[in-house]
Amino acid sequence: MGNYTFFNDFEPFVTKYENFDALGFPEDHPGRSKSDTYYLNSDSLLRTHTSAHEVECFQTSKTAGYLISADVYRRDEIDKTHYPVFHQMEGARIWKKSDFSSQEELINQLEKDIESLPKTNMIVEDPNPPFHEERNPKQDHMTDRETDLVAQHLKRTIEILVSQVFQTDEPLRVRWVEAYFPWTAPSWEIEVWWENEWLECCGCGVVRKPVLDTSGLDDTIGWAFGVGLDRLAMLLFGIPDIRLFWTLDPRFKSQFMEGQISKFKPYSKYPGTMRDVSYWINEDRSIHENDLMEIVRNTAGDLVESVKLIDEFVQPKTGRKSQCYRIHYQSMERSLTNEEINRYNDEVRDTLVKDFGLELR
Ligand code: FA5
Ligand code: MG
Repeated sequence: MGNYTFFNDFEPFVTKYENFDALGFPEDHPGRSKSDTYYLNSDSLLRTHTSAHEVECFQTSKTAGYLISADVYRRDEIDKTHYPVFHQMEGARIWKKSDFSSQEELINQLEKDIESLPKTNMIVEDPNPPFHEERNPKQDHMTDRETDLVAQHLKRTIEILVSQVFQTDEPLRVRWVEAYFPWTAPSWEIEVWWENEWLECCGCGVVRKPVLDTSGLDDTIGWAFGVGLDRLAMLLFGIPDIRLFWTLDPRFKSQFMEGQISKFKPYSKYPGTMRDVSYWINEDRSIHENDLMEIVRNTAGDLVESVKLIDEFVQPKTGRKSQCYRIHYQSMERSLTNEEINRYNDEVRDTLVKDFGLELR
């Protein structure tokens, strides 16, 4: 499948420039905010995606393709499929136009590269055109044919990746949907039909010219993708809760052997319990949902299975709004006592008052 350089040991601290600016994130993109991203100071942060290393890899890779795998960090909701630390693998592949004596030769090479990819027996739904003027525009510096061929090479490559992960008796069903990323155009996501649901696995697209220019690849065309490894592993091994990857319980780790794929056999779960937290929010006293998630995480860590908004109402007379969140406490490794949970929950409530000035109900 061509020649790819592996980059597996980048430090997780990157600059705002690397994570966002170099990739053309608009100033008001929600991903930039303090409620979504762990900032160390105004200029550096914990990378939110492996794309933070895209420019560096384009600049230093000696091969036409590269792969990066790394831990990434996001302030996000707390539930079975979200964790503040997860893993991504990024891949990219370029073709340098000046390597070819004519446009025709470049096209021939792209066709040959697509032809030489291994075939899969998946059922692929791809209802949209390769690009669409409004919904998913192509870039001006590429011809229609170049865009179509680079897209085909990208899609076939990801299909191979997915088919190697999910080895099923029946042919696997996948579908391509249009997407948006600031540094690719056109862009897509692949979804896999798994246990009666379409699951988003990977975002990708044709790399935008400004990113290539910044990387010193001004006469180049190519693609990039980024896949969530923890979610893939959950599907593959039937792991029901993303926190299990972090448990020290030997009943988890002993089930898996390198190089073998086996279904997770659930062992008895320690009992859990829940507590509700309700408060009033005013115009001057409000809180972002991710801030609440962070307070809960800092207080009780992995002892929390999920945090969900269960009620919200506005008092008709005063116009004040009230929110109620339900916190499910459950440990992967031991039984929790009521006193312990009460202590955690009181600490969450105290922090809401102390740090956000909220009035509890
Ligand atoms: C990205 O992060 C882009 N960097 C992908 C990309 C790369 C696009 C190169 C184009 C070119 P997104 O935010 O959708 O995209 O995340 C990619 C995958 O990470 C998702 O499909 C999902 O599988 C996984 N993911 C996202 N948030 C979480 C989370 N909190 N916990 C676990 N997995 C997550
Ligand atoms: Mg997404």
